[in-house]
Amino acid sequence: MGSILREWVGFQQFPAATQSKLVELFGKLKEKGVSALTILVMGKGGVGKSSTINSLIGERVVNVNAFSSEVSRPVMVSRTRAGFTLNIVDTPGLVEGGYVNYQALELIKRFLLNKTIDVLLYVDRMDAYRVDDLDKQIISAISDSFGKEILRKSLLVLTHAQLCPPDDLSYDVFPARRSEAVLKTIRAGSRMRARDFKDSAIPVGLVENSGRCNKNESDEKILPNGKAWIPSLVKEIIGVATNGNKSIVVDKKLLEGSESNDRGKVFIPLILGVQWLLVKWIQRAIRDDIAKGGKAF
Ligand SMILES: Nc1nc2c(ncn2[C@@H]2O[C@H](COP(=O)(O)OP(=O)(O)OP(=O)(O)O)[C@@H](O)[C@H]2O)c(=O)[nH]1
Ligand SMILES: *[C@@H]1O[C@H](CO)[C@@H](O)[C@H](O)[C@H]1NC(C)=O
Ligand SMILES: *[C@@H]1O[C@H](CO)[C@@H](O)[C@H](O)[C@H]1NC(C)=O
Ligand SMILES: *[C@@H]1O[C@H](CO)[C@@H](O)[C@H](O)[C@H]1NC(C)=O
Ligand SMILES: [Mg+2]
Repeated sequence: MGSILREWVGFQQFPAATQSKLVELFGKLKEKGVSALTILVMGKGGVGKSSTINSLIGERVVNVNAFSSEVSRPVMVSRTRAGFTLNIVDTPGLVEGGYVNYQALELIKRFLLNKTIDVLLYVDRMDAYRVDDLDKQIISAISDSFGKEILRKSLLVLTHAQLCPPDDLSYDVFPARRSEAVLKTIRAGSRMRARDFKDSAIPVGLVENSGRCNKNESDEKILPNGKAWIPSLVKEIIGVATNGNKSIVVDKKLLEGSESNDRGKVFIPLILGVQWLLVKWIQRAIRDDIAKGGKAF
């Protein structure tokens, strides 16, 4: 279903230094008996989800568009190299006309039926200076849809990381401040209790997808702090995949009983009951009215 299993050709496009780091990282995973990873990529529209996937695979596997949304349904891209398989699921943006697109979330969940999510990449832009209630609502929706445990399998990815920070902040502190703000929103939006959250730090990966990303002498794409971001991101992804928390299995049960639905269902008899009482009350009022009216005339 929308999945194409192929030899990972793009791997050879990476500079030698990146390749050797990735070989080492995947080698360690295989030693742990992990021969496949499934990564789900979600976030608002236009934040760079598809671009990040293309950067990670080293091929143009999904469409990217600057001015309109390209992906209207989830797509899974699979690449195999030396017995290791990487599955990445690209998804449409989770915000539509200023609201959380719950329908898109349902579509994503249905697409993932019988699959296991090892890592969620929650993508946002680094070069945005504000977070708002909508960001919080997106996290709540994800949390309700896949279960709050998905936050223990999440990595926050900030794109456009090769930015010029505002005048009063240096590059050393800007990413930290921006991450802190987004993480705070994630914490607020998650259905986790504060205590649960304390011992679960969501790691952050910085990304620069632009073709104009700076490179060092080894030809590796680097951020303004001199770090090669592709191997760093893969390392973070593997860290989350092997952090000891369970991967998210999308089975029929998860599909049918999202937490929000269950919570809603509890109130249905109550709402029906209140409606019934209201109708009775109005009927009685009308009867009384007619009776009184009759007397008046
Ligand atoms: N400079 C810069 N541009 C980026 C980066 N990531 C993405 N872009 C640009 O931002 C635009 C949107 O990127 P996409 O990858 O299509 O974003 P998306 O999240 O997949 O968008 P939807 O699929 O519509 O939700 C494109 O013009 C990309 O080239 C980045 O890290 N740096
Ligand atoms: C998912 O798995 C269940 C149980 O193993 C099976 O009955 C069902 O057909 C599967 N659905 C899809 C879409 O693969
Ligand atoms: C579960 O994941 C969190 C990150 O959200 C991590 O801090 C924690 O150590 C993990 N738990 C276990 C038991 O490894
Ligand atoms: C390029 O950057 C990476 C990551 O920081 C580093 O490991 C590598 O040695 C650098 N290469 C050169 C030639 O500076
Ligand atoms: Mg996209």
